[in-house]
Amino acid sequence: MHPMLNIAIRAARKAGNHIAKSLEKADSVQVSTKGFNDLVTNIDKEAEAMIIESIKSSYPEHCFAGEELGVIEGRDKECQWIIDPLDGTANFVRGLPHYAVSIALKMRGRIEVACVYDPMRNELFTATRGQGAQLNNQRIRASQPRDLTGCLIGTGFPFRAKQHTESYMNLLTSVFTDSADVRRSGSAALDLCYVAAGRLDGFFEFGLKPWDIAAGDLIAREAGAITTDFTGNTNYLASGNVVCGNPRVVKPLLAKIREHANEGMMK
Ligand code: 2AM
Ligand code: CA
Repeated sequence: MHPMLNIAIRAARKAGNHIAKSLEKADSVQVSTKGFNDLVTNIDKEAEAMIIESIKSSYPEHCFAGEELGVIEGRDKECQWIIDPLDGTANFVRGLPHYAVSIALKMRGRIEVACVYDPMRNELFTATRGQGAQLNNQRIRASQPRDLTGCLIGTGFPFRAKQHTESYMNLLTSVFTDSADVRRSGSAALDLCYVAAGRLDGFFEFGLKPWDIAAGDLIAREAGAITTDFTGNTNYLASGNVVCGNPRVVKPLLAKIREHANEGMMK
C-alpha cells in the first residue's frame, strides 16, 4: 500500500472515532452557523485538527487545505492534503447517521491517494492513483449500465443557491423521468464512493467545494467511473459542478444539464 494512503487512513480513523464518540454525549456537540444554511460544530473543527496533527507527525512540511481551518502552508508546496473532517454535517447535527471523513493528497496538482471513512458503518473507501479502489480492502467497481434506464442516480439540492431551484427542479424532473429513481443523501463524498461501489449508477451536483469532491472523485475514477464538470470537461474541483458515473450515464446526464441548467449553475 502507498505509505501516504496509510497515513491518510490512520488520520481518518482517528477523526471518525472522535465523531462516533461524540454521539455518546449529546451535550458534547455545539452547533453554530457559518453561513446561509451552512452548519459547523466543534466536532468538525476538532476532527480536522486531529487529522492535521496526525498527518503532520509524519509529514511536517506538507500543506493543508481543510473545510474548517482553511489553508495551512508548509515548506513542501508540492504536497497538499485536502480535508473534509465531516462531510454531511447537516445530517450529523440531526442524528441522521450518514456522513464521513474525507482526506485526499494532491501532489504536483494531481490527487494521488484518497480515503473516505464512514464511522457509522465502519466503511473505509480508499484509492491510490492507477491502482484501483477498495471498500474495506476489497476491490470495488462502478456499475456498467447501458443507459439511464434502470439507473439509481444520486444528487444534491442547491441548498446554498436557492435562486437556482426552478432550473434544478426541471433538471431533476428530466433525470427522474428517464432513470429508475433518485437519492439525495447529504454527503457528496459518500455519494461518489457509492458510485465507485456500484450502489449508485451516477451522481450530479453543483456548487460543491473541493474538499467534498477530492477524495471521492479519485475513488470513483479508480473504480472505473468518469467525473466531469457540467461542460463535460475536468474542471470540477474548481467549479464544484460534478457529474460522475459510467460514460453511458454521464453522457445523458450532461445532455440534460445542457438543456436545463441556467448560466449561473454552469459557472
Ligand atoms: P458538508 O457537510 O461538508 O458541508 C451535499 O449537498 C454537500 O453539501 C455535502 O457534501 C455537504 O458537505 C454540503 N452541505 C452543506 N450544507 C448542507 C445542507 N444544509 N444540506 C445538505 N448538504 C449540505
Ligand atoms: Ca464538512
